[in-house]
Amino acid sequence: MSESSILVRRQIGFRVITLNRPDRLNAFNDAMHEVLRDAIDEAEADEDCRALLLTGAGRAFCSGQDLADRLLKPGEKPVPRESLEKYYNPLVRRLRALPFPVVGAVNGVAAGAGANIALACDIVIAARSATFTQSFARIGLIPDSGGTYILPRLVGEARARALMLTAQPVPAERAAEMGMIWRCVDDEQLMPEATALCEQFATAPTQGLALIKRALDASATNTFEEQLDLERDLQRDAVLSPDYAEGVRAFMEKRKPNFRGRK
Ligand code: T3D
Repeated sequence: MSESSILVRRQIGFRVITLNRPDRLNAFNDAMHEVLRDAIDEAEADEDCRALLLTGAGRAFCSGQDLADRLLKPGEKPVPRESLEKYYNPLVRRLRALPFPVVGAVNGVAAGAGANIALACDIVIAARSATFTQSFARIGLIPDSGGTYILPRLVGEARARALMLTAQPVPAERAAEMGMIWRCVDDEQLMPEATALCEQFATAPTQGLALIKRALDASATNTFEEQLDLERDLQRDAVLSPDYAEGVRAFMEKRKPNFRGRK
């Protein structure tokens, strides 16, 4: 295991996690899953952490599972690896459920589970040179890491089906046009833009943002009536937060609010 298969940088109010196996286009092996899980645990445990920026080192964001770990020796029979149950599913569940925003800064190729992990981030910004590929069909797999749930909801059924069945790469600019991601920016603007967003979140009413994430995640499956009830319940929680009181006070006093965030 390489200790540096991810890099973690602590900034004021947020953390930057960089997937760091550039020679394999930041493909996941078990060790990388484990250090990433630990880094996310640490970020969540730190009340001062109010956003997470996820990106990749080198020319890729992430190329999904490291296929070198899946190469069978002559005569060797395939065995279920349970990698979804053990690693990929907990990771995407975690990204969605973290009590602060996760910004995916897609710096280059995002393929296989790497593409769907990017799409599981709350806000995705991509460099113009980046691509998103549902590459699974090229090797006889099905799209995973939440892709079959998230992608059709982002781009519609027709596009999701075609992208998954053909494994055609989608350039970042097209991904933004079709609503797959939030923005495509010039390559040199990627980290400044993603960082600025995290700096904004670092002084935001974090508990309120966490409730927004919960409401949006539930809306994918709730009926309208269920969603109205959920909004009522979550808004009750939001109204009780010290940040709402501060937000109203600051508005009335015509000053910048000083939100407590997760404390
Ligand atoms: O088994 C399970 O656990 C099930 C779970 C599966 C989850 C998944 O993610 S399945 C999908 C796995 N990923 C892929 O199928 C993508 C494989 N990679 C590619 O198709 C291409 O590399 C890319 C489209 C991502 C980029 O193409 P290109 O031409 O820009 O780069 P390249 O030359 O193919 O790759 C550069 C190097 O990275 C190369 O190594 P080399 O020749 O320089 O020594 C290549 O082998 C390596 N690499 C890229 N992706 C992977 C990888 N090595 C291992 N695993 C990879 N996923």
